Amino acid sequence: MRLIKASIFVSSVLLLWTLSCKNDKPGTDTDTPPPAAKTYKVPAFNADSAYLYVKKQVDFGPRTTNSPGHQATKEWLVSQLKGYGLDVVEQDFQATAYTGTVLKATNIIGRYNPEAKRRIVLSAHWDTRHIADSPINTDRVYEPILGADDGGSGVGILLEVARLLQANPIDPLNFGVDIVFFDAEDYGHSGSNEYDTYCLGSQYWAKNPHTGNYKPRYGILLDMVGAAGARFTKERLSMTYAPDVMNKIWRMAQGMGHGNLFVDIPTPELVDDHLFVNTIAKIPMIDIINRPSDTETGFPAHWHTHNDNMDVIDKDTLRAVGQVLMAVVYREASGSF
Ligand code: AHN
Ligand code: ZN
Repeated sequence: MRLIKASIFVSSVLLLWTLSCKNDKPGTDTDTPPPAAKTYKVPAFNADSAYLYVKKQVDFGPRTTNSPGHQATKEWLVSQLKGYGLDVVEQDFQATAYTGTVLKATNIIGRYNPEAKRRIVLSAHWDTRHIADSPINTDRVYEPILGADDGGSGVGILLEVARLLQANPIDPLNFGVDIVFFDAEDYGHSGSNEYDTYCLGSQYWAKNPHTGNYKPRYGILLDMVGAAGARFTKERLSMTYAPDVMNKIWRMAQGMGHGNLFVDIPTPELVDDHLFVNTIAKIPMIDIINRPSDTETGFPAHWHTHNDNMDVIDKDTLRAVGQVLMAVVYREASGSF
């Protein structure tokens, strides 16, 4: 009798074990142990440092794929990431733009704790638009823009995250982070239905991940995250592919006092790098993107104009977004997110 009871007990424990291990959602890891019981303090994000990283990019001039400013920025980004001790992959690829121009492009990947199985991806595009074709501004349409916000802001925040990861180490077996700077996001054909003319770097990376058997838990894309009075809405594609991630991050941001920026307002789906990461790589990725209520385009007034320069960059916005990312990373490392 005792033996029967014991074997029923053992088999029900085994059954529960099997059930709890069953996790076959695409893009999530299935065999990673929970992180070691270690609690990390969330380091303070330094917005002055992030601001200087945005300014440094803008000082290179427009970073349009194939331009001299693009080449100089690439070398600087690679050396910054290496300087913070990350394992850097330069993923070169060629793609033909809608204009027929062959783009010589590079996705830049910085891996923190590359051996950790449990990881997330943080990304932004590092190239800037080749033209200033906003429908609400006709100033110097055929000149490339500086892209302080559109490109520069997300990269600046992620460089500061990289610096802080080095200064505040996470146990290499506990948790890893991949910082991915996509190229050739903004060389697309506006006013057409050719949406796949945008996001050429993320399309390439989604089809050719920088490492084999790549299964990060989720991803966060930053796009236009540096302007005063930004409004980060619940963009529909993000809510379709990664609703739990988006809801959790928005709730946390609101709890941190950033409910003015992170609002519970749904907005229509956008073609941005996360589309291809979600649909091709099957990694659930959300987009943190500025969607104001008071412009004709649905993007900030400086979007795709020559006003997208350092004047629109606001340290409070950089700090809020950067601090939210720091909280995500260090709470994940603590197993409490
Ligand atoms: C389009 O313009 C089609 N989508 C927005 C993606 C983007 C462009 N983000 C920054 N620049
Ligand atoms: Zn753009």
